[in-house]
Amino acid sequence: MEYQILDTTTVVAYVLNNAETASHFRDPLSVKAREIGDGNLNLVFILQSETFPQEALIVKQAVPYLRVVGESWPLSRERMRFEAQALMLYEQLAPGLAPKVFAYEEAMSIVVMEYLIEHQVMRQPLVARQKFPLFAEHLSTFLANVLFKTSDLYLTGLAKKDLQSRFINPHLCKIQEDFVFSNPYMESPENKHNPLITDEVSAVRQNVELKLAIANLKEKFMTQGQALIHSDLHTGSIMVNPADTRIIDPEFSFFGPMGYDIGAVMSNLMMNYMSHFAHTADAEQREAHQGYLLDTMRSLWNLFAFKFDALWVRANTGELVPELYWQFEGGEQAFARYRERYIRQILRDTFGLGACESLRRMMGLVTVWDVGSIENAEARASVERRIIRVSTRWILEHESFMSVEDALRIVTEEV
Ligand code: SR1
Ligand code: MG
Repeated sequence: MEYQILDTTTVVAYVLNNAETASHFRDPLSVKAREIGDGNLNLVFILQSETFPQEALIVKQAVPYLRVVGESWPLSRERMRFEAQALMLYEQLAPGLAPKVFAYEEAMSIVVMEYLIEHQVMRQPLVARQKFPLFAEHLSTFLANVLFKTSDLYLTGLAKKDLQSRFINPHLCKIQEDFVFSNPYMESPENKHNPLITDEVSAVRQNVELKLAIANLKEKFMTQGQALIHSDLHTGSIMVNPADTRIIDPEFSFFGPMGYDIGAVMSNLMMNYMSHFAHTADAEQREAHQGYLLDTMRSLWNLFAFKFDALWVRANTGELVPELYWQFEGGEQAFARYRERYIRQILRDTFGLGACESLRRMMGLVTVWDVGSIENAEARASVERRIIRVSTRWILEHESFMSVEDALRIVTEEV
């Protein structure tokens, strides 16, 4: 089918004309569509049967421009291929932790997938102080499996490079290179910030040590093809309920540094933590929620590190350090030391790279709803200043971190 941008009428016809997707609906005439895409890039439709409301699908379509800016900013539609490929791979490597893909059509830049009717995008309920007790368990399983099993620790060099060649995603990488690692820290027309924090923003843009460190982190992001990363794993890319967790929107995925994904989650939880100084006036309620967030960050890291290490011990089948390499007296201990060192570097990357995600949200093109929804500009500024301080310290200090506690302590020191 030749590419055309769908609307709420044509998307229904599209789905019902495809036998694979039409079979989801017992009463095709009752299917109605609504557009719910509030993201920065794509059209997202929910198609739902009015007769049997449990029967529903998501249709996601890439438009040939950056939606948040408009048609003046062209953008390759190839991103939907990366999204479809990544979602299908997730299902193999970490089953049940992403929506199922029912159809993908390259020419139309469309993915049809499972509608998670019982889930919410994580960002909003976190602002409402909801808790998700299984989130760290689920997400650590997802991250450990996807990152380990797409790396040189598990795959042969040939298999890894073959997979990597299917995820050369230059246009969406360029968005992150620009909007996470460069433009927010210099004069750029799309940058926005609260006028009440202009002094802080100027200080960031002139902080030599910070800019040197961000340049190093950008280089890591651009050159370290360590594993298949989601590359936009903020709390708007995670759907949750108390029993289940799903990772959505992997259109930015490519082979990059593992810490970028874990770091995006950590920094978004940190921004949520700080946002409650404005959202939650009652100190007891606020401290309880902030305590929950710190526990979640701690568990996420510790569970990830434990599961990643266990996977590695169980299946050291990759190109990097094969079993035979450790076949000498003391080799077992040397392998343990190597794993410890490798995982510690992921920890450091997590907070260094993650901090660029939170810092850019304070002074770049896009904010996060946790902070942007604080109506009072003074209260918002006070939250933003805290986020800038934590992010700055994570960036300047991450190479000395020995455990997750070093990162969490900075959060509690900068309140
Ligand atoms: C220009 S698009 C802005 C941001 O939206 C996406 O979610 C990515 O985070 C990107 O940086
Ligand atoms: Mg997205």
